[in-house]
Amino acid sequence: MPDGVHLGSGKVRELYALDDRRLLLVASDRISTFDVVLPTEIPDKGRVLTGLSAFWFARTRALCPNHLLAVRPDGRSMECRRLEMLPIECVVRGYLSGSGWKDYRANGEVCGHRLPDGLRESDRLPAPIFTPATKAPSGHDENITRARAAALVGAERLAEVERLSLALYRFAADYALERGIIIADTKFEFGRDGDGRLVLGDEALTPDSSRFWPAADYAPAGPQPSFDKQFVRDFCEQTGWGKTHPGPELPGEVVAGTRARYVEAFERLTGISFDDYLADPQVVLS
Ligand code: PZK
Repeated sequence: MPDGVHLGSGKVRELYALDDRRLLLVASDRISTFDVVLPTEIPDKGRVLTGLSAFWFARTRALCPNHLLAVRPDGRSMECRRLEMLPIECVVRGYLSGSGWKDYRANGEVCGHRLPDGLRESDRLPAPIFTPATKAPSGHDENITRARAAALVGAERLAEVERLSLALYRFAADYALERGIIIADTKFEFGRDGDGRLVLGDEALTPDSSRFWPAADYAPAGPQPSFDKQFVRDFCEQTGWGKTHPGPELPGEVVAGTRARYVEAFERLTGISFDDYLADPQVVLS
């Protein structure tokens, strides 16, 4: 039971206030698929996501300041600077998937980016694109135009978060590809500190905030397997579940296989053994 005043719950995370300047972000072992949180947890999933986020925060500090203050010894909670969050999600897409693919098929563009004709689902884009979204009350993110994003945060601040988001994505996607993982797209959330400076917040470059694909299996012209959740999705499809609450319990083999995939993503990207992280979570920071 973490200390602090509970501020809110995400689908799989909890947020607490430690004091007026610091928050505690706690990643649970809950897993969601098809937008439903399943009744079965994946042991250590929250630790993998916190460790990965902290790893990226440590390695991208020079590109962009971030809210990370400390990783707690439990490996799943991060102390963060309290920010004034911007009301947009900063999505970067390097590949055509999800709502980007849907929008492209419908009108040949994604958030005002005109794309070449003839692209197929999961194709790599000629260059990564910034496609801001808003958090809709449903929890479903909604792609917005640049004009709408500019109205929400100001044109100057929008240009700044676009530049930062693209720089962060390029750095991480290049790094991950060398380790066999395609980061097809990702979502950043920025806030402003007490001096009005932009700071990267939330979790960053995790499989929950991004699409991770195994590079070895990459085959465009259709959907790609998820690096982390494919066993869960395959199992859920095979049960005939209607994808509404409540979801099915996962069998032990699916839990074990999925945990192994999360740990594999952590180890491939960080080059650190997950056991070493559990023994001392600070290892991701150096
Ligand atoms: C903040 N959320 C999302 C909701 C969660 C996470 N550094 C920050 N300062 C102020 N606010 C936030 C952050 C961050 N990160 C993040 N909402 C507010 C959220 C519910 C549970 F774990």
